[in-house]
Amino acid sequence: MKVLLVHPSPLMYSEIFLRLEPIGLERVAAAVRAAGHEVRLLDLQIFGHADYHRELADFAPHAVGFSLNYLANVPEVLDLARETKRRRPGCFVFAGGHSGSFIADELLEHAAGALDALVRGEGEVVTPRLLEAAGDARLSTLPGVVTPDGAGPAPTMLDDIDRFPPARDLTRRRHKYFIGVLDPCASAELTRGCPWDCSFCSAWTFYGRSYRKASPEAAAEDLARITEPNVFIVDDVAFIHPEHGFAIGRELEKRNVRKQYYLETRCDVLLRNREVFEYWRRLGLHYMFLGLEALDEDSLRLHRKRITPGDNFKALEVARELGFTVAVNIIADPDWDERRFAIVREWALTVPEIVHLTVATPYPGTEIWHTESRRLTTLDYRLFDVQHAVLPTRLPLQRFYEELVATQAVINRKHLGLTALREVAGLAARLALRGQTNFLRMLWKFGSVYNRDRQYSDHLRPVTYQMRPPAAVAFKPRARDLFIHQLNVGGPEMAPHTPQRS
Ligand code: B12
Ligand code: SF4
Repeated sequence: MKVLLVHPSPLMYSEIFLRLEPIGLERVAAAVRAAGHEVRLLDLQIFGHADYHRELADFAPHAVGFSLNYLANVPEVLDLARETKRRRPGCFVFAGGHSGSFIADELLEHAAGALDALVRGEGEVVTPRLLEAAGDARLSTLPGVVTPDGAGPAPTMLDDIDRFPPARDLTRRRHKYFIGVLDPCASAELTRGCPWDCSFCSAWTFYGRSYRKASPEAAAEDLARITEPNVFIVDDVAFIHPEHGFAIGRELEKRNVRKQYYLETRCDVLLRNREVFEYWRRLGLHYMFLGLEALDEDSLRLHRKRITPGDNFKALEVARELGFTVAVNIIADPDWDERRFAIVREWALTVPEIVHLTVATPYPGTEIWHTESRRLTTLDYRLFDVQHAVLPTRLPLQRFYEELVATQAVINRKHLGLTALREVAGLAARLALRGQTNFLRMLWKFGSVYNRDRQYSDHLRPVTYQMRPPAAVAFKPRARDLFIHQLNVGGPEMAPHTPQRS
């Protein structure tokens, strides 16, 4: 079968700071190819819809699969699925991915026949089986598969994440992938899942709070195969188990792999496992993202971060001592007034870290989707990108965006203002000479992307597909009821450093 796998367009955030390869889709592609199919991959973060239609005509795929990791991409994927059926009525059209897994029924309803199936959970095991069963009655009996005729049992977890290393050879124009100064940049996955259970996050509910590790050899082999000089590690929380990080590092040293790395981790993991981060600093780790989320104790408790502000700040000190460039995230609540924004602005200007602001957003699959008692002010999927307010704002909406953008701009000037630019000018010039202009372009784009009027007017667009809202009465679900994968519910043997579960 000829199979085309498609990643949708970038969201706001990715328009400036980064554009990264669709590693989940590359893994699904590897599994589908291993089953004997001819596979192509098209990334609409880089290519346009006209390129997609050209690919449909030239490649003439028998099946098209869309990646739906992000809720905000739902309308785009639904429209593309409809257009695909119009142009190639016999084509088998399906979708899968993180967000798609939590709202499979709803998507099939919107698609009204344009999607033949939705895949819930990990795609590697089931997608080859799905393609084999395309068009026959077995389809709706497969694990994780939902069709207009019914749904199969819970999805099957990949037994070993060493299997199906990403098919990076299928992504085209790879020089377009970058994150900040790491330009160009590839991605890699060393572990999968997260054993914590923050109330605003669906990373843990997707994987049933499990946590799996690649073998150090396979992880190092995969990193060694990467031709780019820079690597973004996609793990939710890097180096939860320090011995795993050390073992991968030793394998990299054996193979003489030298790259620059960017990873994301938790403050308490950095505090507890300082040595492994120090070791990776020597291997080329320069940049890290720490999910701080809040500056005060009450908000941290509300997010169930299971950490104190004191430990968060200690972790920042450790990161500074070790010489990392750190980006942190703070969640802005729609209820914030001018004073709360001012506190964050002041704090952000006193610390050397890059501070990002995201807007508190209940997503299907998170606990707050069920417990949030405030009613959603919009059911437009496109606004669920943590850059828009989807809950009532205390300030008038335009004022809220004014404060949000002003805060982001102040922070941004700190890093992309004239003084900062002078420091990176040499680097930008060297990259430009090598034809890598992603970083350079990013420096000029901020004003056009983060813009009060643009963000406000996004709320005024006509809505074709309305999201199914949560139940009118807020309730706290059992963790298990949120899980996509029902196996491997974590446990002390899988995550020895995990705090007690609630
Ligand atoms: C890496 C990552 C990113 C990368 C994305 C790289 C890329 N191009 O895809 C970057 C840093 C750019 C990013 C940005 C954002 N992210 Co992000 N990201 C992640 C993260 C940590 C891991 C994703 C990953 O690569 N996993 C590893 C691969 C192997 O898994 P996977 O992609 O899920 O793919 C598997 C399955 O989903 C499935 N699958 C995937 N695609 C398909 C397609 C088909 C056809 C099938 C059958 C199966 C299938 O099979 C794959 C293999 O098992 C997840 C959290 C998580 N653990 O999932 C958050 C997550 C997906 N991100 C999230 C968010 C909110 C964002 C931002 C909006 C944040 C922001 N500050 O603005 C932006 C938007 C980016 C955009 N689309 O433009 C949310 C999603 C919320 C939602 N429900 O929409 C998540 C869940 C994090 C969270 N805490 O809640 N992100
Ligand atoms: S630690 Fe990070 S990935 Fe894990 S549940 Fe919390 S926010 Fe999500």
